[in-house]
Amino acid sequence: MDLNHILRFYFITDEKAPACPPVKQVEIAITAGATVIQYRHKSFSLKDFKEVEAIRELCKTHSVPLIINDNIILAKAVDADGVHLGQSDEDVSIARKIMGPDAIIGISVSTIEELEKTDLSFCNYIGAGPVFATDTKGDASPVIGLTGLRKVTERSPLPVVAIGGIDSFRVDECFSHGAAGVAVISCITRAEDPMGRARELGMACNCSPRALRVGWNNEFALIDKLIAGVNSSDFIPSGLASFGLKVPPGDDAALFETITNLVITTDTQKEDTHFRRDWQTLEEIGQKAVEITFSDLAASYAQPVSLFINLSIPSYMSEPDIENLYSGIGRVLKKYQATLGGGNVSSGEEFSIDLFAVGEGHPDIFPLRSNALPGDGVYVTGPLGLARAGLRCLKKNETGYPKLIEKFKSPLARFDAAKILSEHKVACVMDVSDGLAGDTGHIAAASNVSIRFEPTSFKIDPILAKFCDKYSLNPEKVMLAGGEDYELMFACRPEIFEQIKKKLPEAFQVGECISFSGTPLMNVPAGVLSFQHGQ
Ligand code: TZP
Ligand code: MG
Repeated sequence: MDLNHILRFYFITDEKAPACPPVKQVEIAITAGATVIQYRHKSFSLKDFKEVEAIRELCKTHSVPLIINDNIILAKAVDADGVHLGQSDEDVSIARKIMGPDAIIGISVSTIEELEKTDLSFCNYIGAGPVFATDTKGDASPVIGLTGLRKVTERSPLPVVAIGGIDSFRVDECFSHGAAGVAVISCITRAEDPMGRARELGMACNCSPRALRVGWNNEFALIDKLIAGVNSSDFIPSGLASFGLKVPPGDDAALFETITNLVITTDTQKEDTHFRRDWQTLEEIGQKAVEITFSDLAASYAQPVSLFINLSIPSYMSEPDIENLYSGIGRVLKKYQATLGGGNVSSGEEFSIDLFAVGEGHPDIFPLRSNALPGDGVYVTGPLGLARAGLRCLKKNETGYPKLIEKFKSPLARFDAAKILSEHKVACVMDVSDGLAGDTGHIAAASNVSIRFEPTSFKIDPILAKFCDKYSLNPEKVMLAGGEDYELMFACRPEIFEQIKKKLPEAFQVGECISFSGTPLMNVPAGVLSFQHGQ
């Protein structure tokens, strides 16, 4: 272990940087060439554990040692490379006992007296400071200046890291006063341009910048593991071949059994636009992504056969995060007895999931949006507006309507309803993903009809009604504007609907088709906008 090299550009995380969270800080420092990272979080609690884990992963991936400030147990729990302790923290001998002989143990020292009273036999390096004035540590000892630094470096048998008020302009003088390295916080974390300042520091320390790699950089092994997990006999008891895949994933492409009426659809889900990780677990996000992609198959009377996934993953996500996402995906595939055909995992700035679903179409009917005729009624298979209201609950922290939240978080593709519609040869179907008002517009345009809404015939879900009452909303408007319910909307003759309704009692009429009158949608209540994801 070459400590003189390791200590050269020593970056310490800052829990109080307003614009730059610790994981991002570490990404920046590593990119700029930092040789060691210290996780310093004075108000650490277990809710921050994921943060340390992400930092641990980043450090491992880039072979940069990770040192934990103060907290020996945390250091042990995340398998850190070392700990840094102050004069009033736990004894360094305890740190050595817990962390083992190979750990890097550092101790803060301000004066020669402190240096002399410390049992250095348990330590690997000294942190000396504050060399210059700093606001970052409220309870810092008095400034020791470059002279004080020189005193410590001359007397210390261990390498010394200078700390306190250092920026790229002060690096040289710290080195020329005997320091093996410089430790910095605010000159990076609180800078207007943290990356720019970090790069200057890297250059001043003579450390080479790095290209950032994501933590799960063994991409191929990860994909194999994910695919194996989802396609395991646990999920698909009778083997892949019986589910359409002749050659399982692992080769350059998937080979399918012949699929009659091959149906393909695709969808994208992006963090903060379509989902939020503080609202949904990764399993839930995975489940929803598959359900809504399969919803397009349901609306096409197709049965799911296989799914392909391209994931773009930012570095704050860990391998277990991705596994949780895949476990949600796998659960839905199992339910529909579909396989995971293949996919990619790549690093990206944002978390997004691109899905491609392959299905087997109905032997006789492929429903089209253009098949609505004047005189047809326009119907939906179940309640609308719930997901929209659920989203509102999540935004407002309203917990009194779990059914609404559930509908937003866990919509289901309506294959059951599609089967009934296909049995009645309904030829015009689509799923309601963008809001009733928007989606009826698609049918009207494709079929060259006008659709006249009948808000009085809308069946209002009783919980939605209560919610609307509480927040003074018009439930019909919420139903017209609300997206993401993933019910099926269809057009057919009213007498056919009477038959369907016996098997789908939740279905109801939303409007009727008339010859095109110049406006595609009629009788739309004022102020109805279709649902926009992320609003
Ligand atoms: N110990 C002595 S000074 C200091 C610590 C943790 C703070 C260093 O932060 P900055 O922002 O680099 O001056
Ligand atoms: Mg301390």
